[in-house]
Amino acid sequence: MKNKTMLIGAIDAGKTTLIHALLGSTTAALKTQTLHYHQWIVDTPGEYTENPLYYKNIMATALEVTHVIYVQDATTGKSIFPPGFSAGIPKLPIAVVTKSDAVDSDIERAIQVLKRVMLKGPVVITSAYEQKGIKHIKPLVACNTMDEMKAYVDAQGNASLQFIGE
Ligand SMILES: Nc1nc2c(ncn2[C@@H]2O[C@H](COP(=O)(O)OP(=O)(O)OP(=O)(O)O)[C@@H](O)[C@H]2O)c(=O)[nH]1
Ligand SMILES: [Mg+2]
Repeated sequence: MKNKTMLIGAIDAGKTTLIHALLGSTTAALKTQTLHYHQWIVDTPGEYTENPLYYKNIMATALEVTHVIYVQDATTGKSIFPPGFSAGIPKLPIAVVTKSDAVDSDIERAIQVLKRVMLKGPVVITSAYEQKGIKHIKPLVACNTMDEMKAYVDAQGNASLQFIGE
């Protein structure tokens, strides 16, 4: 696949665990300290999103990818993204909710948080532990336009996949 994505989101949001699930790896996620380049995914440390001093690293890495995945943990209502963050990054956005399996998860709350970050685009509700929603991420990254991503979401008719901002 020529398209590539980077994942950004808070410390402990579940980015690395999600990437392991996407790549079929069973190793437990260690704290991410620096950028990690996988086949078609770049993993970032949560600090890059939490600390504005690192935004320049996010912007520089975004130049190398076609898509940016905004990750929100379903177990917290805390948003660490500045409002409208995706509008400042000229790459196709995908929003992902993680940890939907957790007893204290609130998926609606996570989607509301993501709507303030990404004004338009697909939202995938996932659980790396239960392999839920994971299979939709690669096809979305394979899309080359917002319209293609919307067509993919519409064709799935799946509860773990939504399109916001139409
Ligand atoms: N319940 C549940 N917990 C998860 C899931 N995915 C990750 N976690 C837990 O969330 C914690 C953080 O996971 P990581 O994947 O390391 O998070 P990260 O976003 O890569 O964190 P940084 O590397 O610090 O930015 C770990 O304790 C995981 O076990 C999931 O699908 N369900
Ligand atoms: Mg990590």
